[in-house]
Amino acid sequence: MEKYYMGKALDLAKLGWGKTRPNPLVGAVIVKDGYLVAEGYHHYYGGDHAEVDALKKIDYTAKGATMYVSLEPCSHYGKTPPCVEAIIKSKISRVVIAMEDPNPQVAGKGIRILREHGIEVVTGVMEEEAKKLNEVFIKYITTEKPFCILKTAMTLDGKIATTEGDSKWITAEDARAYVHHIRNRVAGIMVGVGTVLQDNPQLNTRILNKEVRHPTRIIVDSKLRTPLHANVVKTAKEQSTIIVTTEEASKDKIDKLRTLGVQILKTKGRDGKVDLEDLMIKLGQQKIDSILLEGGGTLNYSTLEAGIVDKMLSFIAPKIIGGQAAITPVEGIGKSLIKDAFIVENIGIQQFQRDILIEGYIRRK
Ligand code: AOF
Ligand code: ZN
Repeated sequence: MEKYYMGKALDLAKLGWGKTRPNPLVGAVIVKDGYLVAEGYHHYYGGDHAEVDALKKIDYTAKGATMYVSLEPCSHYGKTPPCVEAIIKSKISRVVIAMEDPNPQVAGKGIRILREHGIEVVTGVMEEEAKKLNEVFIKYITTEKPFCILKTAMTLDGKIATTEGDSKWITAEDARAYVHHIRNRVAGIMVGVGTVLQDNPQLNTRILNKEVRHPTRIIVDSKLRTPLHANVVKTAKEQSTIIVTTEEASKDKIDKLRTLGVQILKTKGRDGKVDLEDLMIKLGQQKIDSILLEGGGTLNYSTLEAGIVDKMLSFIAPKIIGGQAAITPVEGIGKSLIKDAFIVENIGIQQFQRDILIEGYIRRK
């Protein structure tokens, strides 16, 4: 039964996808005398926490009830008063928690306060599922840097475009639709200027029948080569666009881009290139908690080398195009020895029509 109710809490949490950023996805249910009497979740950033959302539905009267909540209740005054106070006030006698809150302001304090008030606390129920659900939050709240997902789509022979540069499309509709759902959840989407010059992409979210949220576009462009007529510049007033550059950028071009609504961000220089680690700190300060990295090969290698990639989403389409000069998902200078390879672990595999998706996490050295 513990798992059944926690499963419900986790399902409720998912209703907040893309809307609670940079706060976590949290769900809660309250069970009294064997009946589920209230459900709640965190709907949007700044709104009621899941625990309070559930408690409000039963007027904070839950004497002797059990609350199942996917994250440890908070103990701090943030945008809202601490949830532990609401739980104590409503006379709940037992709280079942999936995972401890990684937020340093809470980190076990919520559990301790509940126990000090004689409330029985059980932790670790469906902990793995809860941690996966909040992988972005865990990274962001503990490091203040965004969780980065590197997405690639290649043919069976490992190419992301033909020798002529044609790439529309490698994967079929279902796989591409899945990527748009991810764009709808992340705070940012990042590409190198090479992709802007080659494909002139929109980098927006295109999904049907759902609330659409467009991620902030982040273009890594150390010499400021992005054309003023690029799609990402032309639409900068409707969907925010950040161009990341260095001191080498021309002042005149910076002014022109700014007038068109583009935010210019300069990082510390690194041999005339953008310093990606410094960039992550600066984007974190702008509350960007998650980034989808959508290529090309040069930037992909740099992001891996810089150690900023957390997760891989690698699509493989059952097509073969050949061509020695056709580019691959990860270019750059490359490793000399296999023992130095980037290792992807905790692999999962899914299929979308005929395309295969391999998901995994970059092993930290
Ligand atoms: C949420 N929703 O359902 C729970 C959270 O800025 P505040 O006041 O909304 O507080 C955010 C912190 O509260 C968050 O970092 C996490 O530690 C804790 N729990 N947050 O947004 C919730 N239960
Ligand atoms: Zn709370």
